[in-house]
Amino acid sequence: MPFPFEIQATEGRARTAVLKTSRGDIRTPAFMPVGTAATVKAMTVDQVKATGADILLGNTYHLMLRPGPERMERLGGLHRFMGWDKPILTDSGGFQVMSLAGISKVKEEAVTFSSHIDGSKHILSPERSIEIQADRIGADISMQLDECVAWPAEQDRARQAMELSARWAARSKAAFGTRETQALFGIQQGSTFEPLRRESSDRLQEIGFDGYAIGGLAVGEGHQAMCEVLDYAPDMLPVDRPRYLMGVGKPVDLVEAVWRGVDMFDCVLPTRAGRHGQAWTWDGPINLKNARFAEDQDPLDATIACPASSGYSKAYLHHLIRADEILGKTLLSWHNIAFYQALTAAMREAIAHGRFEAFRREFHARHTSN
Ligand code: PRF
Repeated sequence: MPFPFEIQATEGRARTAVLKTSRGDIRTPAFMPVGTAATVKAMTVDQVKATGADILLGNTYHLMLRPGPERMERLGGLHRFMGWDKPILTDSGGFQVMSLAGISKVKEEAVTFSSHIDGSKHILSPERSIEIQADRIGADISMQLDECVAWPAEQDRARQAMELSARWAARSKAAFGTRETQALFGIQQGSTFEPLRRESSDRLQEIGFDGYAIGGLAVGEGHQAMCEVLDYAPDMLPVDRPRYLMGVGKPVDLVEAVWRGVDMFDCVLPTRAGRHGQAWTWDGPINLKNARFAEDQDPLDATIACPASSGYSKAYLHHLIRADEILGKTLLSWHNIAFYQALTAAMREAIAHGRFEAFRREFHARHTSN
């Protein structure tokens, strides 16, 4: 295995660990800010770094369309291009094709799609996805190409996508080979069907990956149904390798997933919500557009050591958002990323001291999630 995964403490199914990569340690539970188009939207890399993030997520789909994989390679890869020297994980592209591209077609060999930017035609195979992620972008962690079905799905349709994903897992692994300083994660699929998730996990483990993701969740099924899948899905994956829940989620989703054995997350929510004036706090989300903040002189959270969280009044943030000022989007994105990092840090701390059950209870008591 290229990256040791050192589990420091467990409490029930929850764990806190360190994934040791050649570009630095990833402390888990970890939240990865999303840097889709070679930027965490509205933030500088120094601001992202200051929140305590150990790793960023990048997207094959966006980067292959713009600036393009070969240009990215000529410019020294994504780390040098965007000025981020810590680890980067890239998503493989299939999920973004499904949610963003124009006409797309999934076949055994590859997915073909038209760009959402200019309509140009592109082909993404498991092999090409690995080449773009590992060789052109230079990702520290690459993801296999997979197919994620929309929710709700008939079991036959979910089986078909899970089986295709398993065959693509084998092709992704063959294309990746074994590398000293880069890792490859497989992706469990199977929608909300336990036997499909089981078969998916078994087939991935037969191939053997450096880490294992849970895909196909947070696609409309809701918090309750997602938790029901998480009651069994993480336990199907190896206990000694990182488990990554893709595209999740709200703070409550993170707490419940960590409770059930998940280690890593990514989501556009903190940055996207921030650009729309929403701030996440220990008491739940608030919208700074609301008139009740017009003369509120308190900061968002004086306990978070982030200028955006503790250095500006809610009245000022209210004004910036109301006036549609760029700085409002930057400060709320920055605060939200800092809050997610504070949340994962608090979970790591709680698990390390055997206090995670109490943490979870207190979190729910305080956090109103609407
Ligand atoms: N597969 C991939 N990326 C993803 C997902 C998936 O299923 C999801 C589902 N929430 C988000 N991002 N490759």
